Amino acid sequence: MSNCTFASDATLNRTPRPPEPSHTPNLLSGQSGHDPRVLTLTEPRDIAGHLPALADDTIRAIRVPSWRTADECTRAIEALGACIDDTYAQERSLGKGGVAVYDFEGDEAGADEYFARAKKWNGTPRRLMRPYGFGPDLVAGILSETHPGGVMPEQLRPGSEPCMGIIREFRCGSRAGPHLDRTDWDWPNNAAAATHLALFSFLEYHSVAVLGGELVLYGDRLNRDEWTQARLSTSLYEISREPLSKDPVIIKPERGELIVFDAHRVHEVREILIGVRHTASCFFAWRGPLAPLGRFA
Ligand SMILES: O=C(O)CCC(=O)C(=O)O
Repeated sequence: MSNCTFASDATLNRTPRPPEPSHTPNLLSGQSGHDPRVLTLTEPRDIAGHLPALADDTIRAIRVPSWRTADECTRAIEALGACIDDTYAQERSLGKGGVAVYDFEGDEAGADEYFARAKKWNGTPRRLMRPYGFGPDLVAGILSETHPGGVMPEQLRPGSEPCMGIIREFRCGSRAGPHLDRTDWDWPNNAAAATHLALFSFLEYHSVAVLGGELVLYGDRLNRDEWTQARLSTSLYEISREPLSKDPVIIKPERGELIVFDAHRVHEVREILIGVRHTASCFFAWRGPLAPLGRFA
C-alpha cells in the first residue's frame, strides 16, 4: 500500500513470491519506549526541527505522547466512526478508508474521482471534529508555523485540492503487512510525486489494540527493483520480510499519541489480536529543509 503502494499487478513485470508464513507478534521486544532511534517529544512544535534527522534515518520515529486528550479521542471515534461507514467505507483487509491517492494508482479516471471526492472528504471530518479540530489539520497548522518552508497542499494535480487526511479503523484480525508508501510509484509520471525525497506519515491514535497492532519500522528504503523482487503474489502492496532489517523499531502506539515516520521506508502494522485501532493520518512530502512540506493523503 502506499500507505500502501497499491501498484496493480498489471503494471508490473515481476516474479511473484509465495505467501509468507504468518507472523507471530513478538510481545517481548521493542515496546519499552527506550529505543534510542525513537525520539519522544513533549512539545509538538519541536517536531519540525527534527524532520531532517527523520529523513536521513538518524532517527526512525518521533512520538508525541498525549497529543490528544481522552475526550478528543472519544469524540474522534464517535464522530469519525460515522464517516467510516459513509465517506470512509471499510476497504480490503487493511480496514482503512478508500480515500487515499494510492487507491487510484496509475489510473487517471480514478484520480479524477479522487479529486472530485476530496472536497467532501476534507469537509466532513473537519465539521465533525469541531471544536476540537481534525488531527491532520492541527499538524498542518503547527508545521506551517514551525517548518521554515511552511506547508502547501501537495500539487499532485495543480489547482486541485488533494485529500487532506485518512481515517482508519483496524478491527480485530486486520493488519497491514510490510510495505512502503511511494506516491511516485503509485502515480508514475506525476511531476510533484517525482520530487519527493521522503514522505512523512503523521498518525494520531484515537484507540489502540489491547493486543497486537504494533507499528514496525524497518528503516529499509528499497529501490524499485528490490521492491519488485520482494513483492508477495498474494497482496496488492505487501512485501516479504526476508530482505528487511532484522532489528526494526517496534512501537506499541498509545491512545492519544502522535507518531511520525518516513513512509518511504518499509513499515508494517501487526495484526490486531484484541481490540480496535482507530487513527487519523496524513502525509507531508519532504523536499529538503527549506522547501514547503506538501500535504496530502
Ligand atoms: O497505522 C499505523 O500505525 C501505520 C499505518 C501505515 O501503515 C501507514 O500510514 O502507511
